[in-house]
Amino acid sequence: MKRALITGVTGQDGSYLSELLLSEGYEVHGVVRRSSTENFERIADLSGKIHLHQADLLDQLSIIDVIKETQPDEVYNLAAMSFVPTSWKQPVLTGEFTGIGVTRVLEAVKLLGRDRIKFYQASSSEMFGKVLEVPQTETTPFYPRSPYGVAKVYGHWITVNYRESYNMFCCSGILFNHESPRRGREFVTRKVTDGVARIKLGMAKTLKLGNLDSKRDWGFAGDYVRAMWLMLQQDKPDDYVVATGETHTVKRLVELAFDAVGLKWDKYVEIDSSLVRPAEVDLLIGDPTKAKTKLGWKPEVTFEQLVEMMVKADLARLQGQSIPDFKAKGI
Ligand code: NAP
Ligand code: G4F
Repeated sequence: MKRALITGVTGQDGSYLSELLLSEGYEVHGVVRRSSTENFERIADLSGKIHLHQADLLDQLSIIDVIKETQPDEVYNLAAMSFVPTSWKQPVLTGEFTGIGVTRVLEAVKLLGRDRIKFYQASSSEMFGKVLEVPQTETTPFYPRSPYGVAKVYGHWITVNYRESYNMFCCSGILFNHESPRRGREFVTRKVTDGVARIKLGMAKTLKLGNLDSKRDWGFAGDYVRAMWLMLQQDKPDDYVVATGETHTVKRLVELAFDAVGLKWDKYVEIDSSLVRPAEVDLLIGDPTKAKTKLGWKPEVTFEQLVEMMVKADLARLQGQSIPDFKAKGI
């Protein structure tokens, strides 16, 4: 039985990846950080099926200890401060966690199993930022536009560097935006589908958004974790772009979500200038040819299906319940 260790197991991708690895017969271990209340909602169904360990990417010894204890064959480093606007408010923490944190995991892998443990790094299309090529491929130069993007560029190159310096099996997946009903409510897709469901159910009157013109290549998270796993099943480590190859504006997302409940978006959406970013990534569209040809990967869920799935899930979740709509400033 193969053993996998996932950092960021409580996140959107961590939950889907855990399910996939269990279905492939793995023993799954996850890293959780200490908090005053448990934050295991996304992995609640996996209770008793996966093993959780306390560690923190800010603490080198805790990472070494968890790898020593679990002796994994594969390590998936998914933990990060992943919300782009927060990275302007907490740039130092973002650098420590999303950037240097990668080195801490790589150092622990090098120390305890450099010839044996396969490593996956969650790189991001946000690294392409002010894009220098359309569509973006594995060879497109990076031009990050946020402290988050800058930290991810560091995480990406340190992963490549450990592969080249120490001959370690390190892969970096350059994943474009991927969403699901488990997406955090601060990200635009989920903010929109949750907002639309609240308006439909009479729980809200408006939806405040920032830039409606930016374009993203949005896919389904359940499809994307399969690509992560496939990367570690190859004979040689490499880097891959994972994307749908389609791009849509935020406005199109909004239209589709309101259409799904039979409402006209322009009656409800308000532009809030505080949600516009200091520097924007205007256009992302990936070319997943390498992942398709070498990994045999392709996305199964279309953008339209994804939006409909998320609106339906939010309607079902909110119906008959009154879940408060808490939001911190700027979200
Ligand atoms: P997510 O839902 O935000 O989950 C992030 C995970 O990291 C959570 O388990 C969280 O733990 C942990 N974490 C976040 N901030 C932390 C901090 N400051 N200190 C310690 N732990 C922290 O992210 P995701 O969407 O699953 O994404 C997984 C990874 O892929 C991330 O590295 C993200 O940057 C990257 N990525 C995501 C996308 C995408 O579109 N989803 C695209 C490209 C790359 P808690 O539960 O304790 O907060
Ligand atoms: O959903 P978003 O916050 O995602 P963003 O910034 O593209 O980052 C996500 O994808 C990256 C991959 O490219 C990941 F690495 C990262 O961890 C994260 O998962 O924003 C998408 C777009 C932006 O252009 C933003 O300006 O939507 C625009 N937007 C417009 N109004 C909004 C809003 N975004 C948010 N979050 N909230 C708004 O009200």
